[in-house]
Amino acid sequence: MTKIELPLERLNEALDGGVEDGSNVLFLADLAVDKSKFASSLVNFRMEEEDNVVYLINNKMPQYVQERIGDTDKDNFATIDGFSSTLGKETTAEYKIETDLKAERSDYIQESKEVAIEAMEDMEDFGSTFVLDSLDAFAGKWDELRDFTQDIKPVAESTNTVCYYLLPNLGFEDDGEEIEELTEIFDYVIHLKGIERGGIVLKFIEIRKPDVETKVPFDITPRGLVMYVPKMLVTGPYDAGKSTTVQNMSEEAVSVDRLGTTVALDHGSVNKKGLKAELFGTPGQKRFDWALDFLGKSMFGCFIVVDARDPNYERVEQLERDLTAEELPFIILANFQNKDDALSPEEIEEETGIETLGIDAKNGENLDESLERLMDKIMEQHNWYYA
Ligand SMILES: Nc1nc2c(ncn2[C@@H]2O[C@H](COP(=O)(O)OP(=O)(O)OP(=O)(O)O)[C@@H](O)[C@H]2O)c(=O)[nH]1
Ligand SMILES: [Mg+2]
Repeated sequence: MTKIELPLERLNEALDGGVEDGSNVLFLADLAVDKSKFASSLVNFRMEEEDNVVYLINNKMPQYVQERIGDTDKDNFATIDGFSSTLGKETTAEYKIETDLKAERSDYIQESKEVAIEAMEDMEDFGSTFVLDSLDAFAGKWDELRDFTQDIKPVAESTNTVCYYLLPNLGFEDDGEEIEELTEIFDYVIHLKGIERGGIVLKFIEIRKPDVETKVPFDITPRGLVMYVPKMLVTGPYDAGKSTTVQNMSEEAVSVDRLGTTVALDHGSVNKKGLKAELFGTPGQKRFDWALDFLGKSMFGCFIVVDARDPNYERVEQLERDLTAEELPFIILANFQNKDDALSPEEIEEETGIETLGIDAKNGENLDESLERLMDKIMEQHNWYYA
């Protein structure tokens, strides 16, 4: 079986290379996730991989989708307009569903299916992507959805098309009956979740089918997805290298220092190699502990940077207590690994009982790996997601 890649490396790893050719995939999207933006990003990615794309849109005018897709004039992209008939408008799409969405829903679904099959068969050069945004029109009619997907499937298989269906989470219970029904209908069920902490939303992917443990925090870019955690804290004892860590982990950073010590905050944004994050560094001096209190509530994870030549275990213990109280996942970064008298990360981990990675912040050693590791840790310890 050929595997088709999705636009996020970590997701493909979890799925052993991607989704199977000819399969159908459900993306179930929480309200915090803009599913149309997600679909456009997926389409752009698949078009870069030279796929033919058929995009059925039934919840807005096709222009809105066409604007987001790189090159819609190409003959490997076709839109099916399932919306403008309902408004009595002209269409810019290649295909159109004539039935009014407000009329008999079953007729509408039937015609959608016929037009989708026609469009898929029209795409010569096989190796295609079919997107249906959105399954709102099927809500509660899961039998009709089952028929729809089953009738489309043989066409998808014979034209090497993967069919992606997007459905907003209409208040389904996590293990409720409806999700179970949906899980039976589709080959893959991928849940795009959003949770909020201190007013900030973290989006992450949970794979429901097949049954794999992986969770990936993500953000949507026009060209694909990146691993993304909106806010991470960088804290630790005085002079441990926190500002240097923020600066060298990021592409863009600002530190407010006076005489070499931080007096306000460090801020940096990372966006590289499929990783994206916002970093906030605290001042190390004790008189700035208010900054930690204030910031902790809106963060999703934390680095404790220590000087591995003199880790200041007392301060680490105090931070451990505070971070645990905030239910914030954290790891220690044992800085100054370039110095001979630095303790190894293993030694510090042994002493503190906290997972520790070695870094050399000044020379940027091991910083990307640390970021990725904290992102994973955040996904492993997601107890506050459902609070
Ligand atoms: N050789 C070496 N020097 C480093 C490393 N990390 C930081 N430094 C230096 O150590 C000094 C302190 O680093 P900062 O990043 O300002 O430390 P900080 O934790 O932000 O300090 P405060 O904000 O005052 O608490 C700076 O002169 C850095 O250039 C490292 O890994 N190796
Ligand atoms: Mg600093």
